[in-house]
Amino acid sequence: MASFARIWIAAVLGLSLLIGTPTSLSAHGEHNLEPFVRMRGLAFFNVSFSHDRLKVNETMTISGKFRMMESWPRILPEPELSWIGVLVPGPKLATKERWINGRFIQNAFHIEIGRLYDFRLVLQARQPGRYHVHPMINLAGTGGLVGPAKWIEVEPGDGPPSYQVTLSATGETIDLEHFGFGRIVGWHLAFGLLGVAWLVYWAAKPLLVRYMLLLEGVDEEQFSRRDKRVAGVFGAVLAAVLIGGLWITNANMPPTIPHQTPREWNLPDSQPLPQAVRTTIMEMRYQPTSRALRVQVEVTNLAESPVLLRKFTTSYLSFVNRDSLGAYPDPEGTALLMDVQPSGLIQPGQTSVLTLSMQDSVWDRDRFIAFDQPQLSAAGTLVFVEPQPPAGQTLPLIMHSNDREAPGVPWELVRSANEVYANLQVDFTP
Ligand SMILES: [Cu+2]
Repeated sequence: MASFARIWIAAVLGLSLLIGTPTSLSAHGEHNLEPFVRMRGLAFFNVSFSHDRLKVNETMTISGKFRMMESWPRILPEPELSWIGVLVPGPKLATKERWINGRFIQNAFHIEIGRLYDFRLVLQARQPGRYHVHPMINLAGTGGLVGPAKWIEVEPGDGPPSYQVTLSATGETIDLEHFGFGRIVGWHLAFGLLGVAWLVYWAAKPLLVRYMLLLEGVDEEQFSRRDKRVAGVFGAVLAAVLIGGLWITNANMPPTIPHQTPREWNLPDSQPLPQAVRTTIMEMRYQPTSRALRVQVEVTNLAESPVLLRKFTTSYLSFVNRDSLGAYPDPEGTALLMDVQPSGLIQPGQTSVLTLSMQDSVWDRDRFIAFDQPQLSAAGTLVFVEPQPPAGQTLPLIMHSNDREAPGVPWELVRSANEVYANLQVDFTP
């Protein structure tokens, strides 16, 4: 027994030592889903942020597009319902509005493979701090898939956080930040006290003796008439509190309705995905030593004008074609870059085989390509754009882009978005 206790104490101490060595973590759940789900799930386009700095109680907007990819892994249930929100550590921002394809939504919406969705979120800052904010689509049965993020700095405002709404039934204005707070505390206290009193009443009796008696078969006889009376009183008090509470609340409140749970099944269509280019994937190859992903794809321009490959995008990640920086520059120099061979435009009617080279530790660091998986695959979307923005057109401001991308090419200038997906070839020897 003594040696067992020693082993137990050693194990607990060892565990607590392990837990007690903190390492700094910057991630906050972006890569908790399996790599193949993140790469083959949703493609995000033109995610932009209205602010990168705002005060408490000020609002900001995140907008963009996402598409449920055809390469969705069929071993997973096909998502039907989804919900849009933001990924941020804790309730630092309050979501005031959600829009999908131009419709204001409050609850879950129907999502279909292959469709493109426009989204817009209006958020109100609540707590000062610096947060990495991602749009996030939760797919029923799978989990949350996150889009590109931006660091947002929330500064103290002129007052405490406040979220005012007017009740249509009475015209009264309430503040959701602390509406009903006193009542919540009161109810917790009331039930907590009742619970503690019940525990104290029984714990005050010799528990061990009663347990031993129970083992000996002395069961019902252990309850005295007093015990039964006390239990009856507790039951009566509980019923009175519940029924009385309901009655008082109903009498003092304006007409109430239950929480509404309608789902959006018939969203209006957004514009279709532009498809001026036809692509056929030939090979995807990864080299773990150099952390380089090489994509070989046959590309045919079906349009009447030349197109330029702008980027390869997957999950919250984008690799921008180095050759496109002349037409669409990246003044902040934050974008991940890829080399494309042969370089240049793809002329109308032309078919060529492009080789995209994307070398960065992010593949490994953010678990996009992980070798503990039974299926090694990669997927993404190629975005082809107009070779030049129209003369005189100014590109969106830098602060409107996300952290992973140069200023997004405006959607009107996107000519084609093509999904590419393949099982991964791996070169373990350099
Ligand atoms: Cu993040």
